[in-house]
Amino acid sequence: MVQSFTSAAQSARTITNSAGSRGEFHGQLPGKRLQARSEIPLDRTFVMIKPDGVQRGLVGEIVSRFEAKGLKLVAARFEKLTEVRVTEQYQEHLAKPFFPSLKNYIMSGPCFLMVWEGRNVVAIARTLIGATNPQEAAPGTIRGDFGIDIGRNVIHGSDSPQSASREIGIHFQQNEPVTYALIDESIIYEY
Ligand code: IDP
Ligand code: MG
Repeated sequence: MVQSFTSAAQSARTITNSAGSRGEFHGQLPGKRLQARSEIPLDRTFVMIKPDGVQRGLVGEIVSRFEAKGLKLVAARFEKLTEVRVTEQYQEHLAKPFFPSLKNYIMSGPCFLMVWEGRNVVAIARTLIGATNPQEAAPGTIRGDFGIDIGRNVIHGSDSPQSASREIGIHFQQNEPVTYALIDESIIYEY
């Protein structure tokens, strides 16, 4: 059996922000008590900048787009994936003719792995990322703006809440995603 951090799978379920049951911010801002919205139910998704995105210096640009959207980064790691993890990540594609080249591509250099949190974040991340084939991806999306070949499409994002839960469990331990409140959540969300 492929080894994975399956105990973290639950971490992709809807999260209730527990930064403060009284709605207070408990971050590192000495001398200030900032109000933050608690009890906002949020979801999690897995996003990975692939080796071409890393090599082309797009990590900052991509992280900025997710941050600007109002999403919250709760975990990140920079690493070269093992064959075991790549195989588990792309298990639905094992029998596809492109799988060997996909595996070589993902293992060709370091990736930047992230967990992002927000309301309906799985679908939002896929929208920011764009269509699988960068030639068909809309301008303004990450793949539409930065890619050409389907085999070099810069970034991965989970395609459903179930996939998000599974993929977070493959790459992150249960205690790695950090539960905290962004101080602007009460502005980002209407309710
Ligand atoms: P997705 O990344 O948009 O979810 P999937 O169909 O799940 O797209 O494919 C996973 C990854 O496999 C793609 O992002 C791409 O890197 C690669 N891939 C998919 N189809 C092809 C293909 O026809 N040729 C080469 N690589 C492909
Ligand atoms: Mg997919």
